Amino acid sequence: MINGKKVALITGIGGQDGSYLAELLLSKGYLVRGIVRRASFPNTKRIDHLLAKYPSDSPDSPFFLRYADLTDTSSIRNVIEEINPDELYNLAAQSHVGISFQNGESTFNINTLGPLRILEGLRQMKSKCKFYQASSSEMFGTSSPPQNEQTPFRPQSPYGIAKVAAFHLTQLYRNAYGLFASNGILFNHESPRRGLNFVTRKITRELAEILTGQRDKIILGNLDAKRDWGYSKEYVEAMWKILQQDKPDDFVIATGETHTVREFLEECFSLVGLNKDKYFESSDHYKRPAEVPALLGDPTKAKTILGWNPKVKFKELAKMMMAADLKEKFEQAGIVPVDVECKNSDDFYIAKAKELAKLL
Ligand code: NAP
Ligand code: G4F
Repeated sequence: MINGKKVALITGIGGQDGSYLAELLLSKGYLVRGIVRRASFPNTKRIDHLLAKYPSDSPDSPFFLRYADLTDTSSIRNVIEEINPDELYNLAAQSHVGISFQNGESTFNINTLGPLRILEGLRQMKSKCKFYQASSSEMFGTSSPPQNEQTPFRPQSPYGIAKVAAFHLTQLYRNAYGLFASNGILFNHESPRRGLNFVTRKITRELAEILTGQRDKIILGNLDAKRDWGYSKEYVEAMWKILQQDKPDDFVIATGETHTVREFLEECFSLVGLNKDKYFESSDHYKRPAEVPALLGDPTKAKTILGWNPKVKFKELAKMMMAADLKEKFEQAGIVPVDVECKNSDDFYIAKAKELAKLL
């Protein structure tokens, strides 16, 4: 605590979830600190507005960043010692399942040894800091839906296996050493800030590019996989609630609805009034050596204990993401004026897309 304010440290603060979590905690009066790793090109786009708003990194500043890397034990230790957080949210990861088949070793280094380095640091420092681990529905793998906290883990990727190990390490440090260490088992969650190579964002962005004449086709892999897709901004609220409990525990966070990748593709094409068959191709290039066929979360425990209820479901999510990418691409192409204050509604960009679709 500093001047009566809780201090939160977020790893992966520059990512989709990290950026929304930072905004949420700042709105609650926390002092928020984040770690970013060195990059050859800026990796803070999602939090640049916070860096501009809070330029100081004095000890009582609401927001600042430090360089550290989850593969570098001393960098992590130094930051935890300097910041002395009340709550630590470990969101940093190599988060792409498909790429984990090519980068297995570094995925394990970041996604398994990373949390181990943090947990061991907290233990050795005798810290009372509460620890949140970003666990994943990918851990359930081929276990039949619906999946809840009792469902066995049958992971199907280096990413999933690394996350299972980190899940168990989090439980081990809780049970063996009494750390307040909790897992959020989050099902897929998306937003306009989603990374460009996850399937939802790839579809919305590339469809916007088709409408602006920058692309002919969207090329995808397996369309039959089913996912339980929610909204990242709502999911970070669940992360915070998990650390506000009296005791550490593990929670499934999901919408309780599932849809195929094909349905997401069709929903986006239907929103802008285009026939998908002319603009879409399937390629083995994007298929994985092993696949998680169907994810559908049962969030009953989170609803009952945390009082967490997701509001944004499949159609609203697709529309929000589609509109955000249309706005960006239309503004870049000079099709609409730049709307800095975001006064135009999602319907404005969808209507413009339908006009352009008629000309294709
Ligand atoms: P994301 O957008 O890919 O963000 C991951 C962040 O981790 C990025 O800021 C990345 O930095 C950082 N990072 C990667 N390697 C690092 C390292 N060695 N040291 C320090 N930072 C590093 O992922 P997200 O969607 O926000 O997901 C957040 C967490 O939740 C991840 O752990 C993910 O595995 C997990 N999760 C996500 C979902 C989902 O559907 N989104 C579901 C379940 C679990 P760079 O920008 O420099 O790469
Ligand atoms: O969007 P995806 O890459 O997400 P995936 O693999 O489900 O992983 C995401 O959710 C996990 C939670 O379950 C997180 F832990 C993880 O960090 C990440 O956020 O792929 C979704 C589905 C897969 O079945 C994939 O095979 O879409 C299929 N897909 C089909 N074509 C594609 C593509 N995925 C990607 N990324 N790109 C394609 O072209």
